[in-house]
Amino acid sequence: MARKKIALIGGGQIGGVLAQLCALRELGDVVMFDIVEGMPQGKMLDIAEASPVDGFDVCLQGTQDYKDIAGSDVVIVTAGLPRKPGMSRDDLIVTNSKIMTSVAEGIKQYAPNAFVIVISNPLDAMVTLCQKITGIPHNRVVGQAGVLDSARFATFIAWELGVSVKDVVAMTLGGHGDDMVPLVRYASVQGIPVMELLEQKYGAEKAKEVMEAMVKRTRLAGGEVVALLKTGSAFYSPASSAIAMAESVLKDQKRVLPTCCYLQGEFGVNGYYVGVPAVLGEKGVENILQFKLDAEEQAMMDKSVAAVKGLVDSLDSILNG
Ligand code: TXD
Repeated sequence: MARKKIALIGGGQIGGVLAQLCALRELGDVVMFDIVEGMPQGKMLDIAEASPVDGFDVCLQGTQDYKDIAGSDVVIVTAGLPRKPGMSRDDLIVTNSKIMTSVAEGIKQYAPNAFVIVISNPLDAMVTLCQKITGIPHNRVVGQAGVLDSARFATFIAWELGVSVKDVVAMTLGGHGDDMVPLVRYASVQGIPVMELLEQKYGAEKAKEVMEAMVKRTRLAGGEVVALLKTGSAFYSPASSAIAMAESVLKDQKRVLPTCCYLQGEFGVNGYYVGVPAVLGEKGVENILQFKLDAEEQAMMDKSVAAVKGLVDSLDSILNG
């Protein structure tokens, strides 16, 4: 049986970690494409030379030629500029739209049957553009943001309550911007509501404040890392998050992961990519799990979706202007 094949478009900070994680987990053979001569070749050689130490058997190739991504089962796109301190994700749209256009044309030509995970920012706009240009069905082109945003929320909850991150379930919905929607009501430790545990610890009033602070930190978590790094944005956690999505598809795990999916009426959204819980399996997005939002959550979702729409609707003028 042939090995699975994963193409990484963009071999920068996130691309490098993606390649190493694919190799360590033996998810399949990996091709890394980047426009910088020699860089993807160098990174893949470096990782390959770790294989006797770590004990993985996969082929790793760096390339400047889209032909080499042919036959990929999964394509993960990180090509594009990252943020610098003081920049919002939306500030990247002009440059990254141009980059995404060329990337999507490469995917369309050589890997039209792949499942595509877009990571490049501004995420919700880049995944929309990638799907439009590749013409790959919507259930096979998604964006990664929610797994990371949710993981950040879960990390802060685990630290606050002094419990293992493994026992925290927490999810964010909506766009990958500062208006994302961390779902407080459904955050739990092994099913026990986080709010109840915080109330026991602090009393009702202070518990609300502590949760509000964690929600705020989650929303601004990307910027917190950017401010510390100064030269780029988070890369370990975005890579881990995309790998969870890729693995679910490659191994048909049917995991329920918050995924930037194309909505056709779900959660009251029509015709836009927005973060929602999705079942990811060999067919791509196999189902979107819907549930009722309360009035406050719906209002936050509406605000987040409005921000996504504003950005996506500006794409045409950016590309033509
Ligand atoms: O969760 C998320 N979705 C994100 C997204 C979390 C953090 C960062 N996120 C975004 O991912 C970030 O704002 C950027 O837009 C992307 C990639 O971040 P990374 O940190 O990996 O950026 P790098 O290190 O600058 O790498 C980008 C690479 C770099 O090697 C360029 O040479 C390459 O992209 N690049 C291209 N590759 C292919 N084709 C073209 N045209 C191209 N242009 C640049």
